[in-house]
Amino acid sequence: MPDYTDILTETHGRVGLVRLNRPKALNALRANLLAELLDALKAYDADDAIGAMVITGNEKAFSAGADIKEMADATAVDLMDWGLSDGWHRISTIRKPIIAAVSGFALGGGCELALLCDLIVASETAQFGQPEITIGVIPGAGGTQRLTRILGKALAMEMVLNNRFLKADEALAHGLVNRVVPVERYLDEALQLAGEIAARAPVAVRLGKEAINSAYELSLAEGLAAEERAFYLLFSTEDQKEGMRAFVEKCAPEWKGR
Ligand code: DAK
Repeated sequence: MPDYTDILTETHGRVGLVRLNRPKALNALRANLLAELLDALKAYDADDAIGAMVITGNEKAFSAGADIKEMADATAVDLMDWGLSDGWHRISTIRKPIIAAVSGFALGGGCELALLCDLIVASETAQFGQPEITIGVIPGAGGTQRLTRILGKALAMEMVLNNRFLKADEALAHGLVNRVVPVERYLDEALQLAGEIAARAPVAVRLGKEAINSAYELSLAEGLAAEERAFYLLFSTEDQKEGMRAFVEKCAPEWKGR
């Protein structure tokens, strides 16, 4: 990995970890940070030695959102020229699973970044919010759409129109996060979960992620057809033969990722 300025990267077995690293600005997502994050995720996605990724911040903040100081004086045309949405969209095209390990603030674009991930492990201090209304705007990286699909209209309206924060236990109750653990353990828990997924049949993991995410885009009939094709496709992999052979022979499978 290159020397980044706004993120830190490390690998834990088959898991690639990205730490957002602007602690003095509560990990505000300036353009450079987003570019580095995307670069690191793409590198891990292309690396056969990596099976899953974790994105985290620090105990106080996963991220307090887009960098308000950077965008305060921008015009609408500036925002379009910067290609903001393109970078965000490209994070959603990463094929391997991404787990957000969230402690403290996950606000605005920080909340939306967590929502772009496939699973969320939260610490007991995690808070999710879309405070853009307090600075005269609305979410711009998917918050109005993804929160509404996950939480429903009532709660999404409160969050977006009235700066309602969701604490970790509420986020768990509403299905926004996978699990809530004490703050000392949230990163280890996320790394363990990522490690378990990274040890599974890689092509099946990739197609499983793709099929679930397509449920947000497709009709039920189209989604079922996509799932069926992915299921059939897996019968062209060595790992399907290996997995079923190992089950029948009562031994552990050895995945090849092909
Ligand atoms: N941007 C820049 N700096 C930030 C920041 C942010 N979002 N959040 C915090 N900081 C900075 C503070 O300015 C302060 O810096 P100094 O003054 O020390 O230089 C430092 O971090 C510590 O913050 P505080 O002193 O405020 O810390 P507190 O513990 O008192 O308060 C807080 C924590 C999280 C409640 C507060 O910092 C806060 O309200 N922050 C702003 C939260 C917010 O409004 N977030 C939404 C930003 S808008 C799009 C993609 C993305 C987006 C939009 C479009 N496209 C693809 C089109 C995203 C938009 C957003 O996220």
